[in-house]
Amino acid sequence: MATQEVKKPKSLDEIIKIIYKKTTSDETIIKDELQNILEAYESNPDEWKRYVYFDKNRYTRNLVDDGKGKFTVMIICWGEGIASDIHDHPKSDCFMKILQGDVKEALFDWPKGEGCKMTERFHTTLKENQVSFMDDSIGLHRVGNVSDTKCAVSLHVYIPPIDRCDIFDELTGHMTTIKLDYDSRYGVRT
Ligand code: 2CO
Ligand code: FE2
Repeated sequence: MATQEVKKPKSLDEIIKIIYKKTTSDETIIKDELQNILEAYESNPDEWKRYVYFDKNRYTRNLVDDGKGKFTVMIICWGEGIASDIHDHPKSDCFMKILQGDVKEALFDWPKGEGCKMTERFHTTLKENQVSFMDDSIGLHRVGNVSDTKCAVSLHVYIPPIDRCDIFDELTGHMTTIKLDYDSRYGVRT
């Protein structure tokens, strides 16, 4: 598909308005379009710093907009050296844009069976303003802050929202379903 010309979104609010317009009307938002919009946005800490809460032991999920049940926009804060488990994204299209720092994304195949070590297909390090896309047809991923000395922050859009996912043990492929919660909503700690 040809790359579309995208008007640079002026703000995070403008991105959210575009997603609302497309997901609550007959217009559909195509993956390439949202990917391009997110790439064109230039990270501006003044717009997202109110959603930033760190925890030194795990990544935090901070709700920016609930998309009236059609989508979710959140800010994820990655403390020094913090990474997620290997996980899926049930029935959701997931976009991740790096707002600050370097974030490693490792892609895994679905486990071949219980007791089988999982295979990392490849990994990539995403830098500020880069965007990646993930869904269950691509596979599973583990995401984490590359740095042991600096924090990282990323913006996530999920269409539709997810409130649980499966995490996987790398050595055995064992799957556990977990509930996904927020550490803050609209800038207020939960
Ligand atoms: N999917 C993880 C979560 O929602 C974050 S990794 O980026 O997709 O908690
Ligand atoms: Fe993820």
